[in-house]
Amino acid sequence: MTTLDFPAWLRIEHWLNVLFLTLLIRSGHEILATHPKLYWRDDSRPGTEWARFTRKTMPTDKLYDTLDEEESYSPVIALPGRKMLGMGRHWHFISVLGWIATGVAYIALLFGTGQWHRYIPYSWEIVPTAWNDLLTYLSFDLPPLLPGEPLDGIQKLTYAAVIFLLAPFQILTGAAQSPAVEARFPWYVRLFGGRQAARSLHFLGLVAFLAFIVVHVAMIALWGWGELNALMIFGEVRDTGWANAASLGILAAIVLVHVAATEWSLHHPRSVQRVLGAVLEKVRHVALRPLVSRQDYSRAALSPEHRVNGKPPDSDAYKTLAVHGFADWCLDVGGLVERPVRLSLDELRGLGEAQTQRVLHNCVQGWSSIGEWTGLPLRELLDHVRPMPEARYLCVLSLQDNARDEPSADGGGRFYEVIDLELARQSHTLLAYGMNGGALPIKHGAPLRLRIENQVGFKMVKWIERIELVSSYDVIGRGAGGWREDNVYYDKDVAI
Ligand SMILES: Nc1nc2c(c(=O)[nH]1)N[C@H]1C(S)=C(S)[C@@H](COP(=O)(O)O)O[C@H]1N2
Ligand SMILES: [Mo]
Repeated sequence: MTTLDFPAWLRIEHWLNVLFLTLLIRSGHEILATHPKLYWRDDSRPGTEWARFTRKTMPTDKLYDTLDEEESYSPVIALPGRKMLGMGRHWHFISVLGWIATGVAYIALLFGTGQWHRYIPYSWEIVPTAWNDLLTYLSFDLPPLLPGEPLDGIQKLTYAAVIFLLAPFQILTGAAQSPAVEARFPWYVRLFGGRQAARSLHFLGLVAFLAFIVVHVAMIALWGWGELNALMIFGEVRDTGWANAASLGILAAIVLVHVAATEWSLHHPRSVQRVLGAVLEKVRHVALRPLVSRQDYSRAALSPEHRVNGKPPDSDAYKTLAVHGFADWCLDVGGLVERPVRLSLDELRGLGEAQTQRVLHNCVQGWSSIGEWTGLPLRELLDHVRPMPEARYLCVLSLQDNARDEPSADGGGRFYEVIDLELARQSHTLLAYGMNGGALPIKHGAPLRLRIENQVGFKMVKWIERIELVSSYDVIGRGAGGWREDNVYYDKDVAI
């Protein structure tokens, strides 16, 4: 029988886990701050949240959008804090990679070395033992350890639950929030009761982790800090003074990583976006790009009120277009195409048969709604204008000037987003002119907006004016691939 001791790999894994879990918790708070409300139902209807972490109230007499609901959390609890969702997402996803790698190595080593018995019971006897242990704790006493093992019964079961249930649960509920996963496997999201239920459960998983951490630290204090800490440093009970110094040193290093990540993000977000983004982009491309939307929600599932992000253009030019029912609006398609065109709304409609899709919309902020969109598949427009061989991306430009709408961001200018041709040609990539059976409402992007059903919402430009085919996007805006990428440092190619 393997002795259940504290081999070096187990000790290293333990401290790596502390690093990644704390990074996940802080960056998770940043993501929560951007829409600090939790729902069970996928329409995220205002007022139906079961929990809220904001005191803000929204106006009832004028249009507000979900950007108005965003909170600014302190860097003490959020990474990096101060309304930097783009940075929070980068840190969350990079920590996910680190944490999963740590977890996979841990489980492989547990089973490879026979150490798995520290968590997997030898017999059902563990159940009454754990129950007795619990009663012992409740009477303010310490239960006996299992013979020859480092844990008592209830501890053994708790660790097993955290490692084999809670950790995978967080990974699975996290994946259920990826628009690409939801678009390709709608049944998977239903397993959790929907997109918002998955988000709420992911949050409850966080609460469970926090409770575990508090009890874990309390238990160490109760059972004898010095000895247990020495086991986690040297693998045996010796030099408790040195062990304490070493664990303090490790904790200080972890705090330093947090401080450095926070400072780097708050002061050099472009560099964080580039460095972490380079890694994340590759992983996303391999893991999520193949997931093409196959959604087909029922009419009954449509949200009574689809939420809104972004405020309609307030220029006189736009208002004049709107007053005349967009009769004078036209779409310019140019750049690297063999046949540049200028199309009225009617001409655009005439290019191909209307396609209708009922789909789940995922905002990067975390809310969702289900809508029905009608329009022209973008690939039909592409077939019409015939991209030149050197064309690789589409730049979709909006009529909206964001200097007014997102003054907290670094720059103004027109809203635009860049997508690549592969995404543009997918079956659910649509230039929508209709919604829920009627004309596209102004707040949702009239007269024309983009729908890309396996990406996060900010890619879906509303109030479109122009589409340009380009070979690269470095010279557009600040070169990051879109207005949000340029100005609030979001990741591009947002399949999660
Ligand atoms: N022009 C423009 N398009 C935009 C936005 C914006 O602010 N301006 N917001 C984006 C974001 S973040 C989301 S979630 C969706 C929201 O679409 P909806 O308002 O129709 O729900 O629009 C996207 N398109
Ligand atoms: Mo969004």
